[in-house]
Amino acid sequence: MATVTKTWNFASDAEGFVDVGDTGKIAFEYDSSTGYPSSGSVRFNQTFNGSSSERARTGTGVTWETWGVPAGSTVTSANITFYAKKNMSSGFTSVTFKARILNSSDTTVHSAGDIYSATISATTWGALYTGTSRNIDSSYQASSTNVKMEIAVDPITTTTALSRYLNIDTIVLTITYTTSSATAKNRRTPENNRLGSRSAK
Ligand SMILES: [Ca+2]
Repeated sequence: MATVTKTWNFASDAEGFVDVGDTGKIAFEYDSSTGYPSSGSVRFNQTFNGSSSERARTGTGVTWETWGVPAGSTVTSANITFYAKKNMSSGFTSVTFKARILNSSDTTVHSAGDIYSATISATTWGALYTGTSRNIDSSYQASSTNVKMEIAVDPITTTTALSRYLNIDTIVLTITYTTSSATAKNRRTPENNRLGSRSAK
């Protein structure tokens, strides 16, 4: 097994994440004014009372290979870490953040559940949030599979109007995969290495 990471740090733009436009009552935006550990982040911005949901996802034409997996490999699992904060606590009662990987038809490629699904309570940056490692379903394990990263608030609930932001930064997607050469390396125990060295003489 080997791993590769794909990082979105939002230094200058939303790096391909686009608002899916579920309700029109929450905007997905780039925010150059704040981030962690470096400036620039993305945010969900709710401007009305009540409860609503929104998703944003990366574009088409991306495969596991685009995210760094060697061609011909088999992707077995994925997990994420990220930083998050909401801009105020009072009147901003619940923000559940979710993350998942979709295929080209917007079907989740890990049927066991979202990679992340939990309430965000922090109003300052600093806590590193870690998701749940999910096995990739067998039909989506080929490195050439088209994939998208989707992030969502489901829901944001507010009790007062005006802007309520949930900022997200430094999403690190760790992808675990196997290749035929990696499998051979795993068989190379210390004893096998010594034998191999002798036979080379
Ligand atoms: Ca950043």
